[in-house]
Amino acid sequence: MKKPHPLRAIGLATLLAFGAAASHAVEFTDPRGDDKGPGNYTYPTDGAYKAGSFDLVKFSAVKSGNNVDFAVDVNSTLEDPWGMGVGFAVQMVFIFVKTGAPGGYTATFPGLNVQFAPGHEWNKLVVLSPQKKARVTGEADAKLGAMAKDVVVPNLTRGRSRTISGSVPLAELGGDGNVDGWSYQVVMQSNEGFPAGTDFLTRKVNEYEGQHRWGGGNDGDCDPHVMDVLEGPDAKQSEMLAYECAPDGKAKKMATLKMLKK
Ligand SMILES: [Ca+2]
Ligand SMILES: [Ca+2]
Repeated sequence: MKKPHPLRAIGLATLLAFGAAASHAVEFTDPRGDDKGPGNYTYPTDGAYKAGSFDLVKFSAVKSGNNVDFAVDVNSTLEDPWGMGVGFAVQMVFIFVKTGAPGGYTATFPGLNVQFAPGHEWNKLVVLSPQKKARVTGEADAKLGAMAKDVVVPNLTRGRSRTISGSVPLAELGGDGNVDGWSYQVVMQSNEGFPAGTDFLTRKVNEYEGQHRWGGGNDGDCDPHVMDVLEGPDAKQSEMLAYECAPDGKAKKMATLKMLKK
């Protein structure tokens, strides 16, 4: 076997040292046991929705070369009861990102029933779904209007152990790549293969839970269809997800999220 060329070995060491010095990464943790939306939501009754499997406990974004690797941990081992073929099936994670670029949205889209507070705009949405990328981008194009151009979907999203992860090109996120300087919010939803007409592959929350419906909310679309979000020092989940319904089932006060920054 040929010995490595000494210069090449030095080159690699230098590259590794440079890589470490230039690395950008950010990690957030979230409390366990708060996978109850505003506080009282209940899981669907079907056995596929295992206890803790929608409890967000950790989120990270790591710049890796020309990509950004996103990972979300839940409080239960992932399973694939619906044969999606990627190591998980029931979860769908929305990662709202504010890169260094100006502008953005406070609104979200049908099926979540949440908005963001003024000053907490997002400008990119990374979707981690067990559905094929073409299905997710097709649904976004059909249902999200102008926001669809800011939806970023990994070529492949995987579940392994307790971690759902996917990687996207930095160029699709834009911004400077300083992921540790960006703001984030993470919304835990459920992969609904047969969504309502306007909903973006999301599962509904009703007053009473059903085999494939969350309970503890409202049969209308005034309640946040959200199981867990990232909590921060100035961003309490129970306050962000507080909502009020009008008698006609429309939102009187819509749940209002904040972006978090390290
Ligand atoms: Ca949690
Ligand atoms: Ca509802």
